[in-house]
Amino acid sequence: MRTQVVIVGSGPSGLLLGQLLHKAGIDSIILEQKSKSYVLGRIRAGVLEQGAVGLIEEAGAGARMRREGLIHDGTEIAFRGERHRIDFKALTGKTVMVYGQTEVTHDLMDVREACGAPTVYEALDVAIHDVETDSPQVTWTKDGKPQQISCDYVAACDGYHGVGRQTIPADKLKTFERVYPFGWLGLLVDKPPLSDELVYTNHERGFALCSMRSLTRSRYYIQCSLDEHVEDWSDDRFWEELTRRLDKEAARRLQTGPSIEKSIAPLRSFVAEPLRHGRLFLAGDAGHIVPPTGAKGLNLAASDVAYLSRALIDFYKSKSSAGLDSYSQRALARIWKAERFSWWMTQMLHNFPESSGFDRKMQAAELDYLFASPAAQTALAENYVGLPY
Ligand code: FAS
Ligand code: PHB
Repeated sequence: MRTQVVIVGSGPSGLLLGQLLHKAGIDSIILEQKSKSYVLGRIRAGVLEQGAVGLIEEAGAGARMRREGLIHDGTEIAFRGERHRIDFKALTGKTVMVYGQTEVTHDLMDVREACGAPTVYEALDVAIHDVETDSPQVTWTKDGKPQQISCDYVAACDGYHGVGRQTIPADKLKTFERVYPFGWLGLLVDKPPLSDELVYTNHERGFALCSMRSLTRSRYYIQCSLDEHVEDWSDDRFWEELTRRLDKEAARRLQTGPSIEKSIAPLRSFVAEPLRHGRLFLAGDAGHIVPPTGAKGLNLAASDVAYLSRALIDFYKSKSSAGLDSYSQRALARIWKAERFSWWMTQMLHNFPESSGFDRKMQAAELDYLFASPAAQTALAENYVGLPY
């Protein structure tokens, strides 16, 4: 078998890349280790930058998002029992779209199936070979039978634990990482959100986030220690802890109910450089991870895919490899700015177990300065709505 681009991973990165290439007449195959239902069962991101919204529409998968997504003009940050609004629209002229990653993935899967582009689910033991030649090979097993395909390029959209980054020789790759001393315990519930916009809370008991997926489905997070186990958190225990961290008005408006999903996610900052080795490219979580505090993970995957898809289209349309040669540098320039913002939001809003009295004073000063300074609010807003591609 042969194709032009092999994409490893059927998450948002792989699906979005596949659709943008398909619309340009470029053939690809997506190899996904899990089942379709498993991929759709993961609850992850909830906020889309306008850049990501535009790409999803360019991929032909924006109809339901436009119907069901919620446009948010701002967000609130609560500290010492008071809430302060950051007005994205007034400060930047931009807004964000609240529409779950699960729905984005579903919509992209639907359009890929509708156009007949191939995705192999439960493709096991994917291995990438000969990326330093002009004809890479990718092998996998499906239903116990070995498979092989040759291609021009391989896009590793296979997330943090994927095979793509591991294919790059260790001496060619530099990684940068910070692991945070806490995680996020997330809960999904079919109850209306307690506020029209997201509420990020810095509380002495720990960070909390009140988010949503629609006007009838809410998503809540509380910071938890790394030795917590989700099975130790009954719904009642979660609601009680969340309520203790919220300001009075939020606590009053909170509508609790049975969880439909509960999970703990670790927080880390991670970047691999470069994002290319020969004819292998890394995109999305395969190349970088951000703590979700800045709602950047999925949105960085989108900008990587914007750069990589345009580079591949340029190559196939005009035989120019300029975009491919500059992909890693261009993507990393935006990635590092989003890494900084996500790290800054995490530092400002979480309770660090080892923090000194001075650290906590710095955190309070950061928040007080933010609440009092339109310049500081503009800086937060322009990063949250998304820096230019
Ligand atoms: P993904 O990890 O989504 O997709 C990679 C795909 O590749 C997966 O389907 C995987 O099964 C497949 N794969 C992996 N190895 C493979 C192999 N060897 N062979 C074949 N297939 C393979 N971002 C936010 O903005 N807000 C959040 O709240 C948020 N919460 C998150 C919670 C968790 C637990 C995690 C892990 C991430 C979270 N993120 C969040 C970030 C997340 O949304 C990612 O940025 C987004 O999923 C990136 O998409 P992909 O790059 O497609 O990677
Ligand atoms: C979410 O709704 O899952 C979400 C929203 C904003 C974040 C992180 C997660 O910063």
